[in-house]
Amino acid sequence: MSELLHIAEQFQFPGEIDHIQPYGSGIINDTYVVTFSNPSPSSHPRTGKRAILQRINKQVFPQPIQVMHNLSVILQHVVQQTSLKQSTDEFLLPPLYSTIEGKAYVQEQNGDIWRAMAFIEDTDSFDVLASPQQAFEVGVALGTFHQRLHDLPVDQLYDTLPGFHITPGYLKQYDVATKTRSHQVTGSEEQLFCQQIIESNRELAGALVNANPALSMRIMHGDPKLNNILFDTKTTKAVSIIDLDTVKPGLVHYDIADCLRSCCNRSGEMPAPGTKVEFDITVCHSILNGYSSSGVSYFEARDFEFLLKAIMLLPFELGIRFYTDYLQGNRYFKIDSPLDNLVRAVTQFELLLSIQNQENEILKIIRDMENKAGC
Ligand code: ADP
Ligand code: GN1
Ligand code: MG
Repeated sequence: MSELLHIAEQFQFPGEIDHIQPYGSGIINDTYVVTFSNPSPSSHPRTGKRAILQRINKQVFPQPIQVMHNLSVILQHVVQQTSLKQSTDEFLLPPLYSTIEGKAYVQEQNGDIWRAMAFIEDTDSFDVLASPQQAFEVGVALGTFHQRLHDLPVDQLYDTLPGFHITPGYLKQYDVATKTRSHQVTGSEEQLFCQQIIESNRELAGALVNANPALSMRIMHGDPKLNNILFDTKTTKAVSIIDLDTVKPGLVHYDIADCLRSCCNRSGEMPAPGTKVEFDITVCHSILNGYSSSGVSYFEARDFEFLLKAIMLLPFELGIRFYTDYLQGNRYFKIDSPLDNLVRAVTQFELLLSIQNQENEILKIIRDMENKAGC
């Protein structure tokens, strides 16, 4: 703890540090909450009482300083956009606290990068959707995020995670892992299930990579899963999207589909044994309605064309990533027990099957969205 305190003391906080505790259920960075005693009054009612202190996972993000560059550019742009448009919504991204030396991060001798940002108060985050009503709010939040960033030139951001969401690349890594694996291919029913799903859906891997010339590169969040969206505790409105490390040039399709794979799976990423994993079509409808209602202005007919495949692709991709990590000895995603990544992979593949079973219903929702957009 004294090491943590030493890091935290290097930031300019609006109060004395009272205590520091581990926080949240993210599976990439190390996250702590710093509580202040007697904080000075803040310019925003949601900030200034506590801070989130995070060590960026440098195994995942090889260039953490580029992550911090992107973060500063995005935050500045969104603040400008919000004030220029005199937006009346509550949407905000967590501002960074700078260090006493005026830098955006603290770098340790071993290269670890730490950052501190405002804790967004009076909000909750959820691993599983609490109610179908929340789904509309999720869509509004993602649409607002895209709309606020759509006019930021994509060349202003680094690609902080090369290969991220390039599904054929994950498939290649899986193929390498199965050649060099330490686990038996025929090891368990779950393993066989994963292998069978991967083999029978190989073609799906190219769905968005091959679509690239037809679709415009925009700024994507990269990781808009449910627990990266914060909801007001009282009004239940979505007020913020966090975890901005993966924001980079890409296709918004990845975001929409990733958000759907996370929220429409009402049993969560690690359901209890025996739980039936399903893609909740009502939730899907509400999220897409919320997204459309947020004022997103750039969706064109060809964007809609790729949406169904994207919705299938994201659980497939994440399933491959979890399964490969399991085969490689759990080096990427944090785990509590050795089978966690296998359970997570099975869950994503079951979700994919449920999506494929409801293909026509999902297509109807997309057509409906397209008609409303007047494409
Ligand atoms: P990871 O990349 O490991 O998922 P996140 O940046 O998503 O890390 O943070 C982990 C968790 O910490 C989030 O799911 C959320 O519950 C909480 N959290 C992160 N940033 C904030 C913030 N600014 N305000 C409130 N809670 C936050
Ligand atoms: C990771 O950082 P976190 O926990 O929000 C991962 C996402 C996965 C998600 C699955 C940088 O997200 O791609 O979809 O786990 N983030 C990174 O839970 O790999
Ligand atoms: Mg997160």
